[in-house]
This record gives sequence, structure tokens and C-alpha cells, in this order.
Amino acid sequence: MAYKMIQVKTEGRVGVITLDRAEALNALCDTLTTELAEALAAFEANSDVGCVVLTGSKKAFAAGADIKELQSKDFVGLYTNDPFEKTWESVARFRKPIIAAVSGYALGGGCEIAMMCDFIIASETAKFGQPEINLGVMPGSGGTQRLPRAVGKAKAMDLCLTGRMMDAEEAERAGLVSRVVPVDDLMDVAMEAAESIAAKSLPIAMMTKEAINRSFEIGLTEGIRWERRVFQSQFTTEDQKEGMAAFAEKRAAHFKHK
Ligand code: CO8
Repeated sequence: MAYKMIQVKTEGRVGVITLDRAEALNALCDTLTTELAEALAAFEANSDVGCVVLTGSKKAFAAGADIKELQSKDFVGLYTNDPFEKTWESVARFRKPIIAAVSGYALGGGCEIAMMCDFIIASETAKFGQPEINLGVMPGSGGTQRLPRAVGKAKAMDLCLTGRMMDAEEAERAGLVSRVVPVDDLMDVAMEAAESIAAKSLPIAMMTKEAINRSFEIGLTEGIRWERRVFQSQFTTEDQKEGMAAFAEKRAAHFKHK
């Protein structure tokens, strides 16, 4: 499919989506967000894709929702026809593993989309922030909920109330990003991680992701009980037999249910 504001490709079993609206630092306008949702739906349905990398340009992952589009919205319009809901849901509910590879600005909705991904690999130039307060609003797509879960209350309050940006080093220290790498290595590192994930058993990777995400929704005792049942159920899969046989036979595992 031809897209106007994103680029989409597959490399092996990895799907790559590149936000590509350079003139507006990948601001998340209606067209871009609709295309992003469509591309994710296609990757979800494509059994040859085992992991997705979502990235932007060197200068910007995404500088937030398109302020020029948002400016004229009113409450009833947003409430009755929220233009972002479909996109956010498509990222947050994406069932296969998805990595955000972030260089440059990840602000507002850009930071929120990165946080919806399973983990963030950042380049040394990445800058994260929730500057909505400078526009007279607060984060509206998970920033007040996912950011404190990722970095704790103090830093989330600091970022959301001052609107300041945090650099990659601070983001890694705070636990928002899993790794920081030189800008020119960002895609190589993200692709290597994605290829490694895509080579595993897809259903097991999906269950692992689901279990970790569930830890944010339910209490510890219930979470551990649920984890145990899912773990036990995995012994019905051919991939468990293959993975453990391969270890015992000192060879690489070849997972069938990719
Ligand atoms: N929206 C629209 N256009 C943008 C945006 C944006 N978020 N960010 C940058 N642009 C445009 C600029 O207007 C400019 O366009 P033009 O050349 O036509 O004037 C172009 O991109 C380049 O930007 P700058 O000249 O400003 O570039 P700088 O390098 O000087 O500055 C910054 C880069 C610091 C990133 C600056 O552009 C900036 O502050 N951008 C806005 C960041 C921001 O406030 N983001 C939060 C937006 S609100 C949001 O995300 C809410 C999400 C939840 C929505 C839920 C709705 C229900």
C-alpha cells in the first residue's frame, strides 16, 4: 500500500515503520496517525512478521500531536469523534512485540506513542518530554499514566508540570529507555534486537508481552497466579518441546510457531 507520511518495509521477519513527515518533525496529524494504524493492522495480520520497529528521523521521532490541527478542536468534537483513539489503541493494543527506536524529539503524543511500545531504544540525541502544559492542556494519550509507571512520580510530575525535556542519558537513568546508543547505530541496534525477538516462538513472545503488560493492571498475587497458569499452558506447545530439546542436544532451536 502507498502511504504519504510513513514508510513501511519488512526485513526478514521484522516490520519497520518510519514516520516520515519531516517538514513538521513528524507531528501526528490525522493522515499520519491513520496510516500508522493501517500499517500496524497489516503487520498484525501478516504471519511472516514476528516483531515491529517503529522509528522516525534523526531529528524527530515525533514532536507530538499536530498542534495546528488540534488548535481548532472543541470538547464535543474531541469527545464524540476522538481522532487519536484509533491510533493509540492500534499501538497500545498491538499484540506482537514492538520496539520504539527514538532519535531526536519524542514530545507529547510522540513520547506517549514511544511509551506504548514494548521498549524504547534511544539514540544519544533523543529528547523526551510532555510539554502539553505549555499549550494550556495536559497529556491526553497516556502521559500522566504511563510516564509515572516508567519513571516514578517525582520525575513524571517534574516533566509534566514544567514541560521540560529530558535527554537520553536522564531517560535511561530514569528507566524510560532500555538502551542508549550512538545515533548512527540506532537502527542497527534496534533491528538486531527485533531480529532476535522475531526468531523466537511468536506465541510465546506474545504471551510474555501480555504477561508483563498485565503486571501493570492487576495485583501481585493474582498476577503471579495468572503467570503460572500461562507458563503451564506453554507446555502444550511444540515450541516448548523444541526449545528444551535443542538445549539438551546442544543445538540452536528452530521454533515452528514463528
Ligand atoms: N505540531 C505541528 N507542527 C509542529 C509540531 C507540532 N507538534 N512540532 C513542530 N512542528 C512544525 C513547526 O511548526 C515548524 O513548521 P514551519 O516550518 O511550517 O513553521 C516545523 O515543524 C519545524 O519546527 P520548529 O521550527 O519549531 O523546529 P525547532 O527545531 O526550532 O524546534 C521543537 C523543535 C522544540 C520540537 C518545536 O518544534 C516544538 O516545541 N514543537 C512542539 C512540541 C509540543 O508541544 N508537542 C506537544 C504537542 S500536544 C500533544 O502531543 C498532545 C497529544 C495528546 C492528544 C490527545 C488528543 C485527544
